[in-house]
Amino acid sequence: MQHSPDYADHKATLIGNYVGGRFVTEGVRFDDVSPVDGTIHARVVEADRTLVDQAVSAARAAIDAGWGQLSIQERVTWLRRIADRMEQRFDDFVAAEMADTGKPLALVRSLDVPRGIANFRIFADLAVGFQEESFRTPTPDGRGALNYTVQKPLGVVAVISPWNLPLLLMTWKVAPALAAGNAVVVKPSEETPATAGLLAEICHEIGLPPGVFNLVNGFGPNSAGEFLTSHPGVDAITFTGESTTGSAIMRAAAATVKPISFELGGKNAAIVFADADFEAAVDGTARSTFLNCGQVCLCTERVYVERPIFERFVDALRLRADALVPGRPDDPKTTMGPLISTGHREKVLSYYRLAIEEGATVVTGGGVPHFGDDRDAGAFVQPTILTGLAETARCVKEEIFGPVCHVTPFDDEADAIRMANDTRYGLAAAIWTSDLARAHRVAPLMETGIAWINTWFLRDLRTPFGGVKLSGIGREGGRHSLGFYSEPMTICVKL
Ligand code: NAD
Ligand code: 6OD
Repeated sequence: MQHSPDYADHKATLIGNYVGGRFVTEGVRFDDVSPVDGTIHARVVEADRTLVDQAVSAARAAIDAGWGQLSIQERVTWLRRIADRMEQRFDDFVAAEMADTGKPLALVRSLDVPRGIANFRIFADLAVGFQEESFRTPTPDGRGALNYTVQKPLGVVAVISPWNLPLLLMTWKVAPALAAGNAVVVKPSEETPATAGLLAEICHEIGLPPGVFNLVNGFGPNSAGEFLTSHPGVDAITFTGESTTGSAIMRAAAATVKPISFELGGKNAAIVFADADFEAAVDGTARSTFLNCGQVCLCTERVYVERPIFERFVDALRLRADALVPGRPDDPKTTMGPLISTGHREKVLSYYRLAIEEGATVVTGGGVPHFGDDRDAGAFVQPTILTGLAETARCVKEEIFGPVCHVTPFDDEADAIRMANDTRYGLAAAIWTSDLARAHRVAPLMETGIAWINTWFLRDLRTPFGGVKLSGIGREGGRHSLGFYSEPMTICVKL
């Protein structure tokens, strides 16, 4: 049994950059602010253009020094060492993630850190079995030809990650990129640099060859993010974040035609049929709307409920929302943390206000909780349920990325499918029904990368993950990640 770390114990008062196996602490610094109470819990060193150049050169040098040529067994041994060391420093990761995000201890312990570790283990296992193909071809002389593919690393991979699941989403990219023989330059979100800093420490502690993992901190435009994504020495970009940021990165990458993998925003729908297991559907929808304060790209922001159960469903969902306890991450009673920042809270609150202007009924929430203590300087908002909006309302169309959903009644299956798909996004959908024939009929009609039936945020990590429309380009997960981070080359031998 590990002890519960106090997030206030997070000791990283200075988060540096890590380039070519060296920690760099010189440079302009910015604040790492706790969304719980607005206090500064660390200072972060911003990487300037020169340091980003050095990071890209260090990554290239690491590949040339032999990282890309290591046998797959040798590379996955490094991945397993990283996972082992993360397990030893589990509490440090928990404390760092809580300090940056304010999310509840139970969530960090059960989701963020275990998945961060699992990402290294699963890609270590899968990389060993990542098959190269071979084909025999007949030739007129009867001797034939043998064609085979070899998988080669892409080279220097830029990893740009968001703040909502900082460790989980960063390692989801770093692990397969390294397994495939690439070197990485990681730019974590400016809001959540702490766990990336710890991962750099771990790479250093275990003696990972210098330059294989590099960390540059900073912002997006005109800062480390843009310097990296427009860098001619970067061979590929993997990015998770907002769709508009994806467009900007695509423009930056266009000049050198870099391969990109994008996991972007969502405006995900749940469809609840009257025949669903009512309690399971309400619990599942509450979880999919409010988990991580609604800051998961897969979160449900639009709920379509069959008319006979609409009012009962909205009432039950309201009870779930009202039962959530906002608070400090290390308080065992807390079930909902703050949003990531007061800046993001302003965006979410602007949608709460807009919803009223657009004619919504606010079933519950719509404002901020008042604590009467230092948490009032944090970024908390009330979980919010809306009804009564037109399907064309901006609050129904645009990603809010907070603990909020709009619930709409529907009369028939076709109606529900049409409304669920009437969005520019296409990441995830959840279908709640006890009619399995209907479930299997409706699921493939969802214009999304994943559809859940009677569950949410559950999947085997070998499955493809990603979105359609504005929600992304490409798939990550299992062999799909290894495929992105490798370049297959065909060799044909005349026999
Ligand atoms: P964001 O796009 O603001 O930032 C993500 C990262 O991109 C940060 O590291 C940021 O510094 C960097 N960045 C910003 N502008 C850049 C630029 N011009 N060039 C290079 N880098 C730049 O996203 P966020 O606010 O951190 O995360 C929330 C968003 O991410 C939501 O839209 C959410 O839906 C999306 N998201 C999607 C997935 C998915 O798997 N599809 C997962 C998590 C989050
Ligand atoms: O579970 C995952 O692998 C994954 N990429 C989740 C994304 C969540 C978005 O916030």
